[in-house]
Amino acid sequence: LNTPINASLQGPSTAFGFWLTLPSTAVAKTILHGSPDSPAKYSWVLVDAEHGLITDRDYYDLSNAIASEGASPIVRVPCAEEWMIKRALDAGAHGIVTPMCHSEIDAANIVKYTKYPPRGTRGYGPMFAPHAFPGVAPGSDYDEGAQTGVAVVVQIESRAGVDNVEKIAAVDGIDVLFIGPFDLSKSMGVQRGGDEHEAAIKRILAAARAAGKKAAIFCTDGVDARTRAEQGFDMISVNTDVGVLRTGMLSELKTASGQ
Ligand code: 3PY
Repeated sequence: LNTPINASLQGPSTAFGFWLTLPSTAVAKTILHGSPDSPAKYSWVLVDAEHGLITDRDYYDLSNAIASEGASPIVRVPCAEEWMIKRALDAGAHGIVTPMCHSEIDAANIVKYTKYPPRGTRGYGPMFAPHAFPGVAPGSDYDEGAQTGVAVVVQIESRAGVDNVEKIAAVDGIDVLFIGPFDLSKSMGVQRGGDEHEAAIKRILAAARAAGKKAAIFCTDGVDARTRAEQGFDMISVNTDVGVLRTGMLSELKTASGQ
C-alpha cells in the first residue's frame, strides 16, 4: 500500500509524526493542514487508544480525517489483543502500534493478528478500511495490499523487551521497533535520559538496524526530536496534542500577564 508512512519510511528523510490523545478530527486536521509558513509535513499521526481519551468508536472518523490530509493514521491499541488490532485495521488504520512487546513470541503473535489467512488469523470484514486509503479499491486491492502494506510497529518499553530485542527485531513481518522512553525508564528502574536508559535506547536502535528494520521513538519536543533524528531514528513522534496546547497556552498567558 502506498501510504504516507510507507513512503516516508522508504524515503531518505525522517518520518515525523505526532501523538493524538483527543478524540477530535478538528484537532488532527488543524495540525495537519499546516500553514503557509510551515512547509514541513507530518507523515503520520499516532491515534492513542492505550492512554488518552480515544476509543475504538473514534478510529474510523480519525483515520479518515488524517488520511484526507495526506498523513497516515497509526492506531496504538490498548494492548496487543487480536480483537483490538482487528478493529483498528478494519476502521482504516495504515498501521498499528502495540504497547509492551516483551518477547519474540509476543512479536510473532502481533504479526499473525495483522495478516489474513494463511499467513495469519485476521478475521475478514474490511467494509470500511479502504475509505482511509485514497485510490485503494475495496476487495482484492485492499485485501492484498494490507497483507504487507500495513505497518506493524511494536513498542519496546520494558527491561524484558530490551533483553529480547534482537530476537524481536528478527521476527518476519515486524516493520518498526518503537521505543517508549517513559515506560522503559520505569520498567528498568532508571532515570530517563541517564546512562543506562540511553544505552538501552542505543541497543534497540542497533538491533533494528542489524535486522533491516526501522527504529522509532517518542519525543517530548522538537529539540528532543532533532537529537533523535541526528542519532538515526527513522520515525519520530515530535510532541502530543495536549502537550503543545498546554505549554503553548500557558506560555502565551505568561507573556500576556507580563511575567
Ligand atoms: C512511553 O514513553 O512509554 C510511551 O509509550 C510513549 O508515550
